[in-house]
Amino acid sequence: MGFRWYGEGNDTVTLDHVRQIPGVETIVWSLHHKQAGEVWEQEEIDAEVARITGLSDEARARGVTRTFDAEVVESVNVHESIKLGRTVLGLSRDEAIENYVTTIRRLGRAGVKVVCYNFMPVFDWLRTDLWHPLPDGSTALFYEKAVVDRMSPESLIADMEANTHGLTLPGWEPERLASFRELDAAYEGVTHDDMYASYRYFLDAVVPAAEEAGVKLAVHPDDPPFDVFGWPRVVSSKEGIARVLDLHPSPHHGLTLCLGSFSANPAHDAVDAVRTFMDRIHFTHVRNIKHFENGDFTEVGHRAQEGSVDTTGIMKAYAEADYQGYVRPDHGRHLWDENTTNKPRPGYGLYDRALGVQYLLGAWDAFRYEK
Ligand code: DNO
Repeated sequence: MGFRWYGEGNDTVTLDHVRQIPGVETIVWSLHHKQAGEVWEQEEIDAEVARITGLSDEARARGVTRTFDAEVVESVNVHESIKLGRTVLGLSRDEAIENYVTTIRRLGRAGVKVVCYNFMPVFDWLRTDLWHPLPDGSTALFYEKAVVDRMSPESLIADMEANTHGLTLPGWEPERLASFRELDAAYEGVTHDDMYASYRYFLDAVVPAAEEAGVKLAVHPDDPPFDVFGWPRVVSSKEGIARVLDLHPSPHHGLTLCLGSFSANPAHDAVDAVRTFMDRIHFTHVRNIKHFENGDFTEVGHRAQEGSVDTTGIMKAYAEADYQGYVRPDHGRHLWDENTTNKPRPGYGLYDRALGVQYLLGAWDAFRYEK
């Protein structure tokens, strides 16, 4: 069981908080100040791993002994030149790939086992309201279809920036978005087939290094799982995922099966996806969303009955297959006034994710016990 943490001074949640959530063993981390395309330095990697796996003197003095492993990184972002298959934003695809390989090797040296990434053009995940009120008085991330249909990407970016409590959202870094116009133009005419071809080129170069380094690459499905603003997304459906996996047969090329993202298309069957791709799932995000008839969806608590995603069925499928990979809860609601007191990152407060861990582990333990 993992828990995503954004690093010292970059997260309202501390490692000491996470330490008190029963069952969490892995901290899911990244060097969030690194831009896509940049090399990660070994010293920086090692320092972060040491922070996660160690204990402060102060904690030791209080008798704390519980520590974490740092085996999962989310994410090492893929530079746009790699997805486009040509030089963009001043970096060639081969340079970007070389830097990616160097980073993967260094992470392997530091004991990292899984690296999550995505292959979405320009944007990472997309919502229209980061603090949408729910009937229970909490707030959660919300996707309003009509807003995306009529809004320009620029105004969406401005909206996101204004509403994040001043914390940068991964995938929405200001530096990346400053280059928005160049990227938007570069994607003009790029097809889904072009994206698959660039993806294959990337895998052919990176997977052998990942194998040597003992690192499993794990692509995250598109969120939401359909094209937005006319840019081609290729990890959006069961067929798309199968096609991506077929691009390289190595077990070091697999999935971060994010079932909230995948289920944002109401036609998708999350439990079926778990069973279908089980052998290639290295890391999974389990969360719940609730669909509305008009195409909107809201995020809700992790329990299956709260929304449209069969989170219990998902855990049952994992338990039955004796899944050995990593899992984490995902976006939570913002609870108990935390969005006015702690001001967490949208979706990454402490409480609802801690509840999510307990729900997922409860299901897991029950199904395993039954076996
Ligand atoms: C959102 C996350 C994504 C995810 C990336 C993986 O909360 O699920 O930002 O980390 O798409 O590269």
